[in-house]
Amino acid sequence: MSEMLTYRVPDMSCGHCKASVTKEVSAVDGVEEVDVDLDTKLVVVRGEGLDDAELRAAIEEAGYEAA
Ligand SMILES: [Cu+2]
Repeated sequence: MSEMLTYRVPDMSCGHCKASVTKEVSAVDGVEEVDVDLDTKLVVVRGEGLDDAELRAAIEEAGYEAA
C-alpha cells in the first residue's frame, strides 16, 4: 500500500533547490515519487515503507532543513 509524507522546506527557492531535494529524496529506500512545490515550499513524498528520519536526513543532505 502506498503512503504519503509531506515536509515543509522553507529555504527552497529555485529550480536548483528543487532538483537537489528531488535527487536526494528520490534515492531513499521505498520512495516512488517526489513532488516539490516551490510556491508552497512543500515536498510531497510517495512510496512504500517510508522512513521519516531517513527522508529528513536526505533533505539535510541536499542542504536544506525540513520545518
Ligand atoms: Cu535554489
